[in-house]
Amino acid sequence: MVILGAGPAGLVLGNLLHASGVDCVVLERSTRAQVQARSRAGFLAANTVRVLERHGLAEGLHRRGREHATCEFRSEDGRFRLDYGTLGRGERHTVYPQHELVTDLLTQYLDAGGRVRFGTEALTVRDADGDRPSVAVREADGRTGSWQGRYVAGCDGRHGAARRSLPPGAVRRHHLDHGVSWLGLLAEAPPSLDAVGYAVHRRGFAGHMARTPEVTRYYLQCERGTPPDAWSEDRIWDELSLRMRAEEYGPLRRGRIVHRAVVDLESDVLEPLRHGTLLLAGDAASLLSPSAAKGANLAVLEAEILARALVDDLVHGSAEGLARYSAQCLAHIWRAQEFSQWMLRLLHGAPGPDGESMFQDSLRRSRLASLGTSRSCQDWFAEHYVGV
Ligand code: RFL
Repeated sequence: MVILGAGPAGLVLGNLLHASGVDCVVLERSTRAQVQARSRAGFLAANTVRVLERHGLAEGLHRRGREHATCEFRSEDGRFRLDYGTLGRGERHTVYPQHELVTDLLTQYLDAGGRVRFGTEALTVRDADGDRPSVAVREADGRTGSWQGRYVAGCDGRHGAARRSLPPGAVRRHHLDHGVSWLGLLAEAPPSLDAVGYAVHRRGFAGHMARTPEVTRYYLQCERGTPPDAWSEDRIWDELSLRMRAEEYGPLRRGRIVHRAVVDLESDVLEPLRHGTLLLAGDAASLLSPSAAKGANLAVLEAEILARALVDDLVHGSAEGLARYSAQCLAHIWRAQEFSQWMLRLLHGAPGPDGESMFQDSLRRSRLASLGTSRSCQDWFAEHYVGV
């Protein structure tokens, strides 16, 4: 079994397959240090934690992660808080940075005798319509080679070799560009509020998410095409303070910006998530806009479903799980996409002053007002916000 990519999807899959005695190798383009330093997600859903617990992979997040269950919305109409841990199904997030989760998964996999080939870039997947697919690779020193397996799991993200290797027409790609971009920032500064903060402002969205007691993630909506280093640190903090209405609700705790990247908000779904013996999971299967923090959570869930199906096939000789794999995951993916889209429309004002924009903007304010005042709307929100 060949797994492409050592992100959350590939490493959960590798751990589960290895524990069931399936011989597998993970091919990873980057070095181990790069994989362990890639900071991205931070909010793990209750179900993600349950999946990891089920397979003995949750020790680190229980030790160092922190439970979180409050978010705050700020807009021209005031602010309100939702203690979502007391709404809906009463579930909470665990805040645990993705690079720490990846480090835990990698350590456990390697300690158990699992194989990872770092610095090995998958170039293309061949013969996926047969029963001995292979992966052409290039090693860090430029040498080329190939790996063969009974199946190939494409867990190598949206720009990986798995997607590239799909023959035209084999899989449909449903794609939506939301036309919105965020400057994603990591600040060496303690969180400024004890909640996830979502600020809707006529200058654009601003977000605040705790990562650790020393590090906070912020987002600033920016013009499409803005280079990540276009804004000075002072301008970033001034703009965050303005949009988060710091004058009214309290100042932000400033610190050095240690990482910045511009994310163009796009979503896509590949359908089906399988072409012959090539199976897709995580961002390779579907890209979610970061508006609802679902991507890493779906990656873990899909990896568990795929591992179960592969073990059924390779160990017990039943292909039923693999036949169902795509439809089963797509049901989760489309629900997550729908909620991410709802969040996106909640958080972004309309771009211009024309009539349609004002109409959209009034809908957005009305949506926020419902969320602030209607208990059933809040229950619905809580269930989808923490769930996958
Ligand atoms: P990953 O994590 O991208 O891992 C893929 C791995 O494959 C390797 N690779 C290759 N290896 C060999 N050959 C090739 N040709 C290869 N091409 C790529 C890469 O080096 C990498 O190691 O995919 P995976 O496992 O599917 O996991 C997906 C998640 O990483 C992603 O969905 C989340 O980070 C999305 N996301 C969030 N998700 C959440 O659930 N909660 C959050 O709070 C959250 N915040 C975020 C996010 C994504 C963000 N960005 C960067 C878009 C915040 C941000 C800013």
